[in-house]
Amino acid sequence: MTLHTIDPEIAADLQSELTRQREGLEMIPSENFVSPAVLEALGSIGTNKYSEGYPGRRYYGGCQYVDRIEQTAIDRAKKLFGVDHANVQPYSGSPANLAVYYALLNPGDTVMGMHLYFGGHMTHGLKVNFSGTLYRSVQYQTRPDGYLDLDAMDILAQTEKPKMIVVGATAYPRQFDWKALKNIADRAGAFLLADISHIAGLIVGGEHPSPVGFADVITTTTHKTLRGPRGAMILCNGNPSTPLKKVERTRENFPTLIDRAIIPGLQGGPHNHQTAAIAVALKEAALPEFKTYAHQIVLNAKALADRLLEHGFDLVTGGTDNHLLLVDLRRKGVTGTQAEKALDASGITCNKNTIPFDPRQPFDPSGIRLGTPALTSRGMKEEEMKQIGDFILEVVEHWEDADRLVLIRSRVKEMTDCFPLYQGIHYV
Ligand code: DSN
Repeated sequence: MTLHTIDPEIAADLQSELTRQREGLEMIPSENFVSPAVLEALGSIGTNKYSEGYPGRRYYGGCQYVDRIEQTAIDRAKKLFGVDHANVQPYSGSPANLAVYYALLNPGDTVMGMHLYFGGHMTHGLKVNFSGTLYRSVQYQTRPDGYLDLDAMDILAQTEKPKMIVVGATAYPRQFDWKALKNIADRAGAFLLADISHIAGLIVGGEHPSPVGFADVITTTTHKTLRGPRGAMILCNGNPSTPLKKVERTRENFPTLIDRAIIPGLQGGPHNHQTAAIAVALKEAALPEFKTYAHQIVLNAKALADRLLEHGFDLVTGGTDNHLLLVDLRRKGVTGTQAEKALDASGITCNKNTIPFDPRQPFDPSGIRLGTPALTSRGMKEEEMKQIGDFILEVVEHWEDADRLVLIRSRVKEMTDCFPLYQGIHYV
């Protein structure tokens, strides 16, 4: 019995989504296309098994094979990132960050993170998120030019004395100076949490400096530049043994504290199909060709940035060093929402985004965020980026002309047809 026989409604929707992915230009910087091997592991019978606990220490029988799968994922993560300890069970990025807060802090402790509207993340202390309600959150911003303001961060840290500083971003087009950030944390007596969700693939590919050796704890999703399934990992150094006694909140005990925060602290059974797929993605990320891939992501982002600058677009920080661009649309006379909708109608998927000190509201901000990881996974290079920069200009200049957008969409399809996606997969 196949999906389309049992549930033609869902099969048809999946087929439509597959067509959308094939025929469009996927430019949301946090999205990617997993390999067929990752997809196969994710859709596997691993989903059937309960296995609360960790390899060799489970609350259920029959875990001998999922133990092997999880241990392989752990070993690969440790080797790839060069850390003592990896927890591969967080269901996704927000639960991973929640687990770190739970492990390292008490409710009411002060946490310092980058404001969402300046490129941070909800879990970095946004007032309506757990991180801004259960904890006393103080937020830092970028400078008006979009770069992190290390001096202001240092002053804020000295004034507020946070127990943890969170560094990481969803809309920051430049590299992080982990050494300088560690100095700021040390001077304040704070733990440093690096959330590398967006840039994990660039780090293992050698395109972005690693926070290992600087950050006390590192969280990352596995489905962005790392090109794995939806999921997350928590990485740290310290003593990975897990004594049964109560442990103090010292760096040496971070592995134990984090494992305990995940289970029994916050989660139940790990998603073994997800863990298997993470293991596969980590194997792929360790291959030499992944370095080529990561390098091409950055080359593509720079090529797109150059083309957009030639076309008179303003880019926050003036360009990019990583996989994404933050476009300030104010001089082009469209809002982020208008641009997102017009680009969508043209087969180009991106998301509206605030820019630093945005004069508009977050639900209709002044910018859009564009990324190259998914396009690079399809094999696109600088030439295509130039063409896409031309498409974006045309869309933004004719955003109210529905017929023009349909024409652009057909040209987008001509381009994507040259970069086949998931050949052989179909749901109807
Ligand atoms: N939703 C992710 C992103 O788009 O960056 C962050 O969690």
